[in-house]
Amino acid sequence: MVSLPAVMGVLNVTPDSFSDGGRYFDRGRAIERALEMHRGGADIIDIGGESTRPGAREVSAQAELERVIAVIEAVRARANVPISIDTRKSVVASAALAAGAAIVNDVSGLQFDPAIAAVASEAGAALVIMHTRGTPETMTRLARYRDVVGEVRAFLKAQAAKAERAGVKRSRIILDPGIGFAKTADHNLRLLANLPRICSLGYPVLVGASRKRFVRTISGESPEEISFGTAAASAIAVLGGASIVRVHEPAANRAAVTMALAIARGRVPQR
Ligand code: HH2
Repeated sequence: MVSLPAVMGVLNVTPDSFSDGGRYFDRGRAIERALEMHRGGADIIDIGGESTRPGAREVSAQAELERVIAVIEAVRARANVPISIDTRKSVVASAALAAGAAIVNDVSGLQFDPAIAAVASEAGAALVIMHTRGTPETMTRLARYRDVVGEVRAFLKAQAAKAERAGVKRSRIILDPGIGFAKTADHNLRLLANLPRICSLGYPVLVGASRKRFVRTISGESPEEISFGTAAASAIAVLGGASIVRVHEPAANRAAVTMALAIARGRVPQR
């Protein structure tokens, strides 16, 4: 049987995220959106309480906790869908796992708060390690590489080894090239085109291109439209070996990745 990649639906419980900022800051709306994404085909819901868009300021752990914990509990109570906590902070990860999350998604790739690896390990949670440089406030000026694919790959390999030393099982580690984080549009495109080199590290790979600035620049789409540019990026990512796509529009992206895989494999995929 041919397995399909997982679709991770994005839920930003923030006032300022770059694509959906403010839309799901209200707790009731956030919960409804999570359930709607699950019904629309999301296999995982990624819940975050801190925007990481370029230039975003750090949010306190307390504020993050107030934004996400009640939402995680409510979604767990109403739907049987794995929840991922999008945070750089070990205290937030720990509380989110206690509230029912099963995956820790660290966009700092263990650089911001390395204790987050031990938190994931103790809970037996999966851990997403993403490549970035600096912080959301500083990352734009750090987008300089001689060989972006090689440097991102080396970073992910080193951080995965750190996670394993902290006790995270190899089978629970997921790597992410960090599309849009300390990267220019050309860097993002080079990473998407060379994803098999990241996948060759032997870990599942997650790709989050959804609605990022370079997609909109290239596709010419407005923020209000369904992003077909994102769907194309998701399709290319799974053809390059990605196991998970992180997207704001799960149904459209599920259709795109399923169709892309069916063509690449020459047969109808089984769920
Ligand atoms: N991108 C964003 C946030 N979290 N996590 C992973 N693993 N990979 C990504 O590419 C990724 C991520 C940024 O997107 P978004 O959540 O839409 O915006 P914001 O950070 O402003 O909330």
